Amino acid sequence: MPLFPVFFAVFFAACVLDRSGLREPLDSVASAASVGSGGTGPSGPVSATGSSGAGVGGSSTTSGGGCSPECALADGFFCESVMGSSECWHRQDVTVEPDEPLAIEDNNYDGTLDSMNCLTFVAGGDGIRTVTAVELRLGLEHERLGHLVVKVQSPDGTILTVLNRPGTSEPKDDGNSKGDGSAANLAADYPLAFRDGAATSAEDMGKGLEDADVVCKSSPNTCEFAPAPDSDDASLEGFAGFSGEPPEGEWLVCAGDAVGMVEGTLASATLTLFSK
Ligand SMILES: [Ca+2]
Ligand SMILES: [Ca+2]
Ligand SMILES: [Ca+2]
Repeated sequence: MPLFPVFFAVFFAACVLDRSGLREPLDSVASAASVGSGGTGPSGPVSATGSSGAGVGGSSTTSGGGCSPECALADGFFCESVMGSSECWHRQDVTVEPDEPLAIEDNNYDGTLDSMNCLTFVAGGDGIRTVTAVELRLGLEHERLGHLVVKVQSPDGTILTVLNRPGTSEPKDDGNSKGDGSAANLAADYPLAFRDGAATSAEDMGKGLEDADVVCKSSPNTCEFAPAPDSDDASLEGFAGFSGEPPEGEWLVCAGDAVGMVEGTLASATLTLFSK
């Protein structure tokens, strides 16, 4: 089989995100590199969704359009071809996997990050490239999904509520709304992926599942969700709200619990940052 169609098949597989914008020459971004965290997670790129991974750091190469021949050879860079055009992108996967799962304090959530338990991610950058897309993968343990809230804060301080107590409405986002929400369970062995454009809203996570069912493991085995702030106060509706910000610096991924009696932990998280 000729190599040319193989490369394009890989690049089209990566085209699940909106990556429109101005091109820039690789020469201006060649100093960017993948940066690992201080965590103990697996080294190297990790696919956040299993469907959007590009051939970063691999042997693929292509050129034309916005890509130089070196694009896909440089660490963390890949060349994506769409409709005959090509652009050079950078991807970094920052994984944090604490030695002990992070306890999510029971019934402590009040809408602020201070009331949540957070993992810190240190991302790299070159001061030139800006974020175009973000994805998140979480390993959580909890026996009452409807108690949980998850937020991501960028180095600029912008906050996205990714998940807000599925199964119960939380318009004020202060942890005070009534109801337990979804009774479904979460297990770290069945990690959840979040990205803009996913078919299922995070608010519908656990929908139709019973008390003992595990999201992603139990039918319908949905593991990928679109962010759903489920709040009138939300400043961002999705990861696209981070677009244009610098990737470098400290990102926070925070989990909170709004109802008493059942508590959980955050075992691992991978933040995937696309920039160009
Ligand atoms: Ca909700
Ligand atoms: Ca349960
Ligand atoms: Ca709880």
